[in-house]
Amino acid sequence: MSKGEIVLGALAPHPPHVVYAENPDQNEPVSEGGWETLRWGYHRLARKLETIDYDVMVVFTPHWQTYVGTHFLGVPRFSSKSVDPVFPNIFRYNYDLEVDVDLSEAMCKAASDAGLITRMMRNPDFRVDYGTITSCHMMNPRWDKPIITISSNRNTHYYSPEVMIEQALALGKACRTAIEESGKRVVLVSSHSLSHRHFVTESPLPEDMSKEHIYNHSQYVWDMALIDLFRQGKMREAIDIMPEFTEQTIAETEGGGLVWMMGAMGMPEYPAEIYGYQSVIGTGNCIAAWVPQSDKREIVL
Ligand code: 2X7
Ligand code: FE2
Repeated sequence: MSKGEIVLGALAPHPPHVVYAENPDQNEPVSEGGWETLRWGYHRLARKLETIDYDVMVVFTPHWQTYVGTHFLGVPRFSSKSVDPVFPNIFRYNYDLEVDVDLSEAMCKAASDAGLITRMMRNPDFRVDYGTITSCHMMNPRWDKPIITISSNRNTHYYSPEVMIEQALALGKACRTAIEESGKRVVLVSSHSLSHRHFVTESPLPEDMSKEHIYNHSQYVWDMALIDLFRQGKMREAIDIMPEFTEQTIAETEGGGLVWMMGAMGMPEYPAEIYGYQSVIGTGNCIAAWVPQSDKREIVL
């Protein structure tokens, strides 16, 4: 069996608004569009993924929060309706997805062997979080590959951002070991926004783009500083400023997704592909991808 590998890692924000704006059959509410900058970026990334041979998408999400250790999806199939708790008016999505339980178990064991507290999630009635569903839908609307979701342990809040970083890096390394031993080709997905200051009043028509804009200049400047490091391939520096970035922008990086992915990918020193940046209800959303194989890497934006 040949050695497994990570073929791409994506920062894939999950505002349910982008799914709403796409009007897929699975989502009940109907929209007139909106957030095209992000959606078109996702379309471009989805087209690239169609040219890449991979077996499974592994997603780390801040919207499955666990307080004792890290949990991994451990049931072969989930079929239900996901309703966004804050925006039920725009996201009521009927999903039917497959899980690669073998790789999920292998990652869970590798993380446990590395000293982390882990658990397989075996409840067949578990509701898969909308973050996972949004990122996966936008990256692979055909849903023709299995996925694995990894929960985000609340280290940042229980301990500190520094402890979170240490544990997320260890989790990433353990996942990489399991992936290499599995012989599989894997796409990693760090599902989250960057700055996360929400607006407080929703416009009567959520997709009214005349109301959507950056609400806070400092949050925007922080996002741009981080994205600049992505572009320059300075991921060690990006992780170093993560505690400050997270505190100043109350960012979804607090869950550990990006740090986990960088730990798994060995802290890339090459430029990320940037697919777009846009505000959604005031939050900063960047789609970016890290591609280890240099001949597959592009300058997108
Ligand atoms: O979970 C989210 C998010 N991260 C960003 C924007 C809007 C809603 O939900
Ligand atoms: Fe979120």
